[in-house]
Amino acid sequence: MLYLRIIFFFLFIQISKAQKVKVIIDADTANEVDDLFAILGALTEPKFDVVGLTTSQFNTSPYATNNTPLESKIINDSIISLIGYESIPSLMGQIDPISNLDSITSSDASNFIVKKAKLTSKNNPLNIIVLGSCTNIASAIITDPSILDKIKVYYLGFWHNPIINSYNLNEFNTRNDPIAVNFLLNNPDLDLTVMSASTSKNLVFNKVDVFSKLAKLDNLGLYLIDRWISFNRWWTNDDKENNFWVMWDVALVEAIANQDISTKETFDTPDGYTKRKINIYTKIDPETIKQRYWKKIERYTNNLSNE
Ligand SMILES: [Ca+2]
Repeated sequence: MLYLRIIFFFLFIQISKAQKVKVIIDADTANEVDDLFAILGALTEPKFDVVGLTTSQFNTSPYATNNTPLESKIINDSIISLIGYESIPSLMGQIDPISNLDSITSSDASNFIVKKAKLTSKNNPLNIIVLGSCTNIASAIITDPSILDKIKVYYLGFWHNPIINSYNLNEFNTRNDPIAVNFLLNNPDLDLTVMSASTSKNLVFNKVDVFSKLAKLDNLGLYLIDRWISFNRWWTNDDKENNFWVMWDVALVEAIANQDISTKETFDTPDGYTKRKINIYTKIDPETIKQRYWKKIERYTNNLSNE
């Protein structure tokens, strides 16, 4: 009888996992503040099965050390530990951007993506959510192109005007590995969806509101508050008190989790690239995203206090 119960329990776990959206979050966490909030949103998202966290390089930042993926892994590990999800794998990506598509260096992150993609099926693909440079996902596909029919890639990157379908690739994540971005855009077999900077910039969190919500999260909340206060935004001199923060990466994670809070349209790739279609988010509903985000965090906090 006990054996039967154990079998049913594991069957239940497998079935409930199978219905969830499988995601790997590939982030340049140490480069910004929004990555931390996006990861928190993903880890607490009931619709997601977070398969792992990987880190991407951000070599063009004025703060970049000689090992930016390691910096990000240290923060990812802290979040995983503070939230109490230590079983989620955390891996480091490649230190340098791709310099030549014919000589790819694999990393723990790209090997992990390949391994997990191979374990998934077409019906329930692995979704790679790229919140930084595209180095790791491009390396994974080049290492093993057979994963292409088992993955979907979501990328937070470049500026886009949906009315005239014009692109501006002079954007931080894209600049950190232009060769990797070109490779993704040029690959007709890749299911690629982009949350453009033009769309995600509309999601702005307000310090007073955020800090009051985070106060309920104990050490995890304090960690995020400290990050918000201490981070020096090198790209702007406006808002020196950090009263507002654009949550680029949160917009993408929440749009994947909630299809009704965003508009996604299909566009041709930019001129000069392989002619094919990619999906781009053209609109989000920032207020609903914020409401649902904090409700989700609250549910996680309440579950903790009920344990
Ligand atoms: Ca990021």
